[in-house]
Amino acid sequence: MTDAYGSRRIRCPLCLNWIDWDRVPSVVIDETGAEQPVTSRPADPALGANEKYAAVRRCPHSSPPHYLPDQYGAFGEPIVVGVVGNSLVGKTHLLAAMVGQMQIVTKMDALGLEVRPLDPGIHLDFQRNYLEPFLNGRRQLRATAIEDPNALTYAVQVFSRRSGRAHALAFFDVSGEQLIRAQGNAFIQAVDALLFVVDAANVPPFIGNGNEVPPDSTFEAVLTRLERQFFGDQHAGGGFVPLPAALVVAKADRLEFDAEAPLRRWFSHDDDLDLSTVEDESEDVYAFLSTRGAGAWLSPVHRCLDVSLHYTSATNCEPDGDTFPRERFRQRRVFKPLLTLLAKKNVALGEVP
Ligand SMILES: Nc1nc2c(ncn2[C@@H]2O[C@H](COP(=O)(O)OP(=O)(O)OP(=O)(O)O)[C@@H](O)[C@H]2O)c(=O)[nH]1
Ligand SMILES: [Mg+2]
Ligand SMILES: [Zn+2]
Repeated sequence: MTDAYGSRRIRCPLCLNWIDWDRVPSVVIDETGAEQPVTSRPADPALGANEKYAAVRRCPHSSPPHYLPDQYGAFGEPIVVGVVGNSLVGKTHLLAAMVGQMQIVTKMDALGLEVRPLDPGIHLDFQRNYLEPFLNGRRQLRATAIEDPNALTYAVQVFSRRSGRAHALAFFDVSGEQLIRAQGNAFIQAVDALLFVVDAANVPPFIGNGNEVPPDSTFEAVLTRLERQFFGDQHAGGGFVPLPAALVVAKADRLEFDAEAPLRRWFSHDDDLDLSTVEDESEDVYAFLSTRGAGAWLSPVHRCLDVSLHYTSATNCEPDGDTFPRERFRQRRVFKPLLTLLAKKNVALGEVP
């Protein structure tokens, strides 16, 4: 959004206030935690690039102080993706697996995308604490701490040959416990796209034995908040939250020997970049969850405007102790849910098969 003076207005995803982005100075936080202004003259690109590398911007509505990447508002309205699901369903492993795919430049190039970190500090933290241990070390990641998010979980800059421009793409992944708290989840009201995650291992084992899963309380909390935002307090039903969403059955490796899960069709080959199968897969996943007593998890399909359904596995196997076995560890179909959302945001097309 641009105001009457041509300045970009960006919504802070941490406090929801609007920021005149071009009027907020870039600063560098020094070792003592103090803010140092970035002073370089634009005429000297070498000095400017050096200083700006570690720059951030403090939200002017900061209380308590919070910072956004210096480039967060540089490309217009960012795309904010919220990851939603109960504790331990596999949100964080899935996000790390997705980000890992985004680092494979040949794959991104096939999609007409160039992806690079949006902020060196956020990138380094995510690389050190999530990508390295999980994707290189094959180690299990710890459950996410239960606390208010005071920063983005991860963020990239995506240049799209389709849209002909760059986009900031930011992710929020908080713990399932945090998502149902009344306080500290302002980011939900700033999301542009949603990844709802359920755990394949929690699907009742047989068709028709009358077992029904309870609703996912994080889905209910997030959908209720969004319905209030889009339709007001008096919302009586009948409207759809106007955001693209993907509903993901994570840990689908656990269904591999489940004769009733139509998994072989989807796990027998790698078509992670091909969007032409999304409709078929969505129908399969919908039928699987509804016939197996997991119909309560389908609430996003009934309450959001545009939802695709997917099977994914971030690991392809169970851990042995704290590590995933080398022979089996790999990521399967993890990028397609995000690619579907990016296509709906007009950032990417799937690979032409
Ligand atoms: N078999 C299998 N296990 C997985 C997979 N992804 C995650 N897990 C396991 O599931 C557990 C929970 O994963 P997380 O990603 O931490 O779950 P979360 O949803 O982020 O949990 P919170 O942060 O507590 O909300 C861990 O023990 C992982 O090892 C998968 O694709 N397959
Ligand atoms: Mg987590
Ligand atoms: Zn703010």
